[in-house]
Amino acid sequence: MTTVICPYCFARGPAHRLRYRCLMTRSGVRGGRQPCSPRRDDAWAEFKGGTAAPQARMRGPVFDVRRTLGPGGNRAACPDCGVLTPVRVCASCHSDLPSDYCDQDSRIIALVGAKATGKSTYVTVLVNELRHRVGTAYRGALAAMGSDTQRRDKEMAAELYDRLHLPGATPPAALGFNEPLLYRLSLPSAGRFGDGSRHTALVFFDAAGEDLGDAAAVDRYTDYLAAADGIILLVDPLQLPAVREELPPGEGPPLPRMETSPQQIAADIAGQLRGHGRRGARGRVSTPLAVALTKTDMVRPLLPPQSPLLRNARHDGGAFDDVDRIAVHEEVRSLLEGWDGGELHRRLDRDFADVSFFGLSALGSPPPATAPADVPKSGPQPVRVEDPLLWLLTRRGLLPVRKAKEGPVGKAKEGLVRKAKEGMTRGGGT
Ligand SMILES: Nc1nc2c(ncn2[C@@H]2O[C@H](COP(=O)(O)OP(=O)(O)OP(=O)(O)O)[C@@H](O)[C@H]2O)c(=O)[nH]1
Ligand SMILES: [Mg+2]
Ligand SMILES: [Zn+2]
Ligand SMILES: [Zn+2]
Repeated sequence: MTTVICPYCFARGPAHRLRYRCLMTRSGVRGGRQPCSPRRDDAWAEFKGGTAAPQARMRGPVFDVRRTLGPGGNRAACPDCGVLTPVRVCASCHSDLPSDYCDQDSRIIALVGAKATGKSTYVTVLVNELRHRVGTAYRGALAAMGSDTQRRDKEMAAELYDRLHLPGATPPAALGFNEPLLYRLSLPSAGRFGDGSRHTALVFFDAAGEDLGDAAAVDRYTDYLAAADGIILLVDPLQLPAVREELPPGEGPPLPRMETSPQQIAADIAGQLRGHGRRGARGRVSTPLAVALTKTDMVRPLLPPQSPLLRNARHDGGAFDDVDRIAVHEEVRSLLEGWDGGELHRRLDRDFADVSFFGLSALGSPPPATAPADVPKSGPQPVRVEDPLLWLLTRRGLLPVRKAKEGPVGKAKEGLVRKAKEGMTRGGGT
């Protein structure tokens, strides 16, 4: 059974419970019947904010069906006019869903981080890497779903890769700009008899950093976090006081302002998720949390020459290398230890049952000091942007994982692996 999560209101349910919207076309109307005309759609208008004028509430009629017709079995005949429609809507908020969104399970990946940590840049570069380098390594494919995502996806890529402009600050959700980005990720199916593809709908939400402090936007944000299969928390090292002091002075673009601390954001997320029943053993939140340092290009002078943060993971044989992941985790943990005395790590350890640290650079080098709103001339040369997402996919069994070779560690569950590695010295991972 396919479970679909509405990317707008996050209601969850079986695909066959979705409803349909009549397109009100004249052609194809069954003999003797009239074409449909718009009707008040209060469920949709309320969800959109409830302030819509009466005419703006008028939309194609929504109906339920017992069985579907047409190629692929995903169209249904309107009970009034008889015309087939492919448009499915969420049973709860009546938002229209792209027709290909409903054919596979949805996975929601929440992307959070304080203002200017690099979320918008990251999502654009991540999508591009999944399409090309990483997609090739895993024999996978990524496709934007629905006209909204397709349009934004093109715009985002053109800005960053063709015009070499960095994204502007994302406006807060209250302005209604932050629609979800919907992608279909296709991977070779992992099953024993699998020679086909397994599809997953990935939902990214590029939130505005300032929404994390804004009580009015928090409600919608909470539903989003509660629905998430995994959370990526981006941490900007340039917003950590110790890093600002350690960096060689004078070079590079101006440092960003210091916004909400990652400890604060992590604590808030944990609080919200506990309230939504995502509480696991010892009161810790069960949703996997990938905590990623961004802009690692800027902290290169502070890294040892053999640091795993300086190069991409290899993805040999289309498997996620967990030994490499642990080496990165240890490296970042030890860096943070030096920067904040381990405060963030302790906070996360108290609040989350399943955490891993990552370090990435979307651009690969700092924006030019003379043009801080631009991508470096060479274009983005990302390092390790894919790791957090791939790890989260492995947590849902969507990617094969290569663990340490022999011994109890190789056979052990994740917790044991982590415990064993916590005793290891830094840099001993690979
Ligand atoms: N050095 C370096 N700087 C980066 C990188 N990615 C983003 N930045 C810088 O961080 C700034 C903010 O990036 P955004 O992607 O807009 O950050 P955001 O988290 O979406 O910000 P809000 O939408 O305001 O919350 C950019 O303008 C760049 O100056 C990176 O990989 N390396
Ligand atoms: Mg943004
Ligand atoms: Zn909905
Ligand atoms: Zn109709």
